[in-house]
Amino acid sequence: MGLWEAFLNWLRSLFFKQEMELSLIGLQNAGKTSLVNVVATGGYSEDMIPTVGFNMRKVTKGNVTIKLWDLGGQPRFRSMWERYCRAVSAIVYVVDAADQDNLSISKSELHDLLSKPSLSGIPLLVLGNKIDKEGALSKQALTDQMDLKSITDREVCCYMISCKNSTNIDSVIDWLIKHSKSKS
Ligand SMILES: Nc1nc2c(ncn2[C@@H]2O[C@H](COP(=O)(O)OP(=O)(O)O)[C@@H](O)[C@H]2O)c(=O)[nH]1
Ligand SMILES: [Mg+2]
Repeated sequence: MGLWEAFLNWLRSLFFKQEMELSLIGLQNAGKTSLVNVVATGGYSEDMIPTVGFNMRKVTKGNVTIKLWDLGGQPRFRSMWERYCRAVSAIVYVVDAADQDNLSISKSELHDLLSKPSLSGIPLLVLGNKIDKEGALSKQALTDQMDLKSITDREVCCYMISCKNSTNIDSVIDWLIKHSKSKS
């Protein structure tokens, strides 16, 4: 094992010792499942939350619970966002930075979600995924097109990542550790 991989594994092990509940959301195909896999690399358990028509999964490892679901095309279920996001330590929003066709939908879904009063103040981590792909947006372009500067009621952070190549996954895990309840 290389030094870098050993460092990442050490970060991962620190992360799963944190007391933490996260919401991991984004459009379908953005890379949410891939992100869980690259952060957890196995050893986690997964439950379906049995809610009619609403595909929510709960991933648990160590003291960390990740609630995972797809946004978009299901306005009927928007009332449930509040219920599932309330009281989480952080909201992690994944965007496919190489899929410019769906960017404006992704943007409006995000801003819709954040407009829920009970979610105000919850820190937001926006991840521009798939930067290994040709035509992926820069961080500046993603920030502009997602209108992240207009979000002023909470802490907002944005990283450009590749789940495929594990690019910047260390920064993601580090941010999450810093936003856990134990705040190490
Ligand atoms: N090139 C590339 N493809 C990715 C990356 N992350 C995810 N994918 C692919 O994008 C597709 C959707 O990923 P998935 O994790 O299932 O998205 P989800 O619907 O948000 O859970 C899959 O075919 C993944 O292999 C990445 O960083 N780079
Ligand atoms: Mg998925």
